[in-house]
Amino acid sequence: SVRIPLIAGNWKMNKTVTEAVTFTKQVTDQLPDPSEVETAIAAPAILLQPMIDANSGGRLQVAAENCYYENEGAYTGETSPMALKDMGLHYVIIGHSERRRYFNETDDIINRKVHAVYNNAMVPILCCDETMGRRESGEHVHWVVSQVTAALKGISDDEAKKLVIAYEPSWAIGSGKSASFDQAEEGCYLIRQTVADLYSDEIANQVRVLYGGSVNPDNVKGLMAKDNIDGVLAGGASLKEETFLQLTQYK
Ligand code: G2H
Repeated sequence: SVRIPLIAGNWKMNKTVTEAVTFTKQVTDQLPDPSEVETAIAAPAILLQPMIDANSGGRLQVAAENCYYENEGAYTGETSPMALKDMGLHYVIIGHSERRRYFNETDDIINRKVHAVYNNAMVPILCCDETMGRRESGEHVHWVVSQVTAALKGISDDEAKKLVIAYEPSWAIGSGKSASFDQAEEGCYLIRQTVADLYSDEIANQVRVLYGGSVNPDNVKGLMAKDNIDGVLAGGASLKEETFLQLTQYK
C-alpha cells in the first residue's frame, strides 16, 4: 500500500517537562526513517516546545492532544491551533473518547476543531470510539459511521485525503484488553468504508486508519499485519522509551 504507517503515542495527562525532555532525547536518534515508518508522540501543550527543542534527530513528530476551534481571543485556558502551527506541529489529536466523555465534546465541537486544524495547515488525528454495549447490540456500526460523518462535515476532498482516523473501542482503552486483531481490522475497515461513502474510494485509500486501545509491543505486529490498519495510537505503552521504541520497530 502507498500509505506510510504511523506509530503514534498519546501521553494523555502524564509527564513533566523534565521527563518529556529525557524521553525525547533518548528516542530521537533511534526512530525509523519517517519515509518508511512515521512516529509521533502527542503530549500536553506545556510539554511541546521543550520536546521540539530536544528532538535533535528530527524524526519524532511532536503532536498535540487537543486544541480549541478558534485561533485567538477571550477563551481562557484553551490552546490555539495557530500557536501549535507556529511551533511547527503537524498533527493534533481531535475527539479522543476522554475529551468526549470528561470534557463534553460533542460531534459539533469536534467538527469545528477538525476545520480549525486544517485551516492552520495541520492534520487531525480524528478519534472515534465504540462501547461494548453498542457492540453487543450491533449498534456500533451506526455509531462509528455517525461520528466520522459528523466530524467531517464540510471537509473538502483535498483535506480529507490527508486525514488520520483512529478507531478506539472504549472497552479496550487502558483496560489491558485489546480488541482481537479481527475486531480491530473490522473497525478500521468500517471507517475506511465510511470515508469511501462520504468521498471516494481513491480518498479512502489514502486516509490512514489507526487502531487504539491497549496496544503493546506484543500485539503491535499482529495489528499492523492487517490490511486496513495503517498504524496504532498507544497510550500506556508510549510512556516508556523502551516500549515506545519497540512499537516503532514492529517490523
Ligand atoms: C486509548 C489509548 C491511546 P491505551 O486511549 O489513545 O490508550 O493504549 O492506554 O489503551
